Amino acid sequence: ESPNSDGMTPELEKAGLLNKTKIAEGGRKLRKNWNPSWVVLVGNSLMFFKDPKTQNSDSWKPGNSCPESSVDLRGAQLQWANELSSKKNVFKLRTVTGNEFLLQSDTDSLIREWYSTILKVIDRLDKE
Ligand code: I3S
Repeated sequence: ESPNSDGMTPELEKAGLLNKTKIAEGGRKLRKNWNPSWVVLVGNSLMFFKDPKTQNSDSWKPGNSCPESSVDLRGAQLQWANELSSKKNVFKLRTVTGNEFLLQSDTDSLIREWYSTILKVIDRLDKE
């Protein structure tokens, strides 16, 4: 029996390094501040951890530390948003609470995978 087969512990869907900036909080616009972030998609939540390269030890690993922030994907909206940045491969995630994040990677295949994986979770939650 796998540790996740009890139906209580959400499955890890995806994890990886993306560039992130928050651009709105509760509908209020924020100044951009791009930073690398270790992004983990588990169950209905997208969690952001500090870039592992900027800290020592394994403290960034899920389970070993709290995420810097966590996003509930229920009712969230996802869209490509290349017009919102001079960077390529940018999408915007908006939560029901009006928090908005831009996520970006220079690697085309990687950002497309993230986009479709997050969209799949949002669509699944919409149908519940
Ligand atoms: O959309 P903006 O305001 O042109 O975003 C850029 C700025 O946030 C800039 O910082 P300051 O103007 O606060 O120094 C950032 O360094 C840039 O990365 C932002 O633009 P991009 O196009 O990289 O999202």
